Amino acid sequence: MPAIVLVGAQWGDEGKGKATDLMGRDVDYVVKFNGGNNAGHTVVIDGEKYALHLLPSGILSPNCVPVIGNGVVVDLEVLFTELDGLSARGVDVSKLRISSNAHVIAPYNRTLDKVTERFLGSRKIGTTGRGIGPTYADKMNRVGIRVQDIFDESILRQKVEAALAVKNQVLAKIYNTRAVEADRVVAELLSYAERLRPMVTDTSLELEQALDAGQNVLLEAGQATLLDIDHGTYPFVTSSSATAGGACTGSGIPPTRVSRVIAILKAYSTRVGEGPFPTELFDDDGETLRKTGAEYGTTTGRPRRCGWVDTVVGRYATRINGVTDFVVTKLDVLTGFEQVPVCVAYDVDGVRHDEMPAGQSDYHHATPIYEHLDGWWEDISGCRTFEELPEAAQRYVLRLEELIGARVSAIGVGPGREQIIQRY
Ligand code: 2SA
Ligand code: GDP
Ligand code: MG
Repeated sequence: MPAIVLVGAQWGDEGKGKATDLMGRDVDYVVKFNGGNNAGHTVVIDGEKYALHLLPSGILSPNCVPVIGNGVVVDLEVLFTELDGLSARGVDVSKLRISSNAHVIAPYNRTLDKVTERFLGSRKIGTTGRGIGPTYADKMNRVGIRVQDIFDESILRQKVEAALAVKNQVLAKIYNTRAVEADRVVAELLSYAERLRPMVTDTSLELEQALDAGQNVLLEAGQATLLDIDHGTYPFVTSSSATAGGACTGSGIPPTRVSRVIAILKAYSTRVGEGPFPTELFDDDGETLRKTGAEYGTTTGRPRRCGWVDTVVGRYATRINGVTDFVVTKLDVLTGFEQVPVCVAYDVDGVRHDEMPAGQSDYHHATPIYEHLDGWWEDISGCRTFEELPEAAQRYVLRLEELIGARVSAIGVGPGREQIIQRY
């Protein structure tokens, strides 16, 4: 049976958590393949709100096995706090599997993330401060700590010492802070070993066996296409592969197993953190989107920057991820606008760009070229079929389909699990 990939089409917070939760009912495994507890997925079930950071959203589906893949970076303290929080609310978390190859966010990397941002000053990235970037940097520098290292004290000590050899020099000489003691780090990480051990396995092998046995696997991205380390608005990106290609490297499932790529596209745009955002609004409309859409970071509580939908970004997401179909979310938030502008292309210094400019500098001064579609006033949160939507809302979705070049298989009309229109 096939594997399905689910990615964010824009800058994150498109509603991937809700979409994954919905699909979780029909799949056997949900795999988180990138990022860590920088993610924030809000899922609302029967009016109850669950905010997930490190755990895959599929953990809320009772019949689904949640998996933390090798591409994830794991903060062990957060892992157990999140698991305990869900257990206390009656969620069965006993099926969680964690890849032995996933990397661990060591305490010094949380510190480094925050210190680096402080020193970057006005050039900061606006990270979540969870240690994500420095942990992936350690992985690439080959001085990372993997989950499997926690079970061998001698190996763990060697690796922590290797990681700190350079870091302590940097901390002392550049940041003028005290050296990190390897002993303390090792002791902290070892304290999680016993509880961690039963969850840790070769998840790539288990997923391969599940696929061979005809089971369905959903690969769930954190962050989104324009935050991808390779394909995003570098350096204003996260440090992992958040696009469909990352689903394979981050889970150990080969590309030939993937039969469908679903991208989640918010009916407008948001971004949290620094970086270019051509359709960003600085007026009352932006404020209305933020208020109506409750656009505040699920992890940090930061207000999200808001703007109109950008179909150049949508087209780019279709191409980079090989999107088979989109889920358009939060269409209900657009109710009540006289007209809804849709960005169809950019103007860069008098030149029209129908695709993302190849140079980052161009992107920083791209201005949107808008097409203005009629708005609608009716409350659409109770609609459950496409035909029930006001005509203007239907036209909005159909125009998006044309511009982004892939079909829209479902439409979100509210945060609740049931507030969805399935078209295909
Ligand atoms: P990091 O911490 O190194 O990954 O930050 C690098 C950039 O990636 C952005 N980023 C995100 N953008 C949107 N949503 C994210 N998750 C949370 C949410 C964010 C929050 O669901 O709301 O609560 O603030 C997320 N995670 C990382 C980040 O803003 C930087 O631009
Ligand atoms: P993720 O990071 O992509 O999982 O998205 P977040 O959970 O950070 O942000 C999406 C927010 O929108 C959450 O608060 C969801 O409950 C909410 N949401 C998801 N789909 C819809 C929708 O169709 N309509 C409305 N109004 N809210 C939605
Ligand atoms: Mg989020």
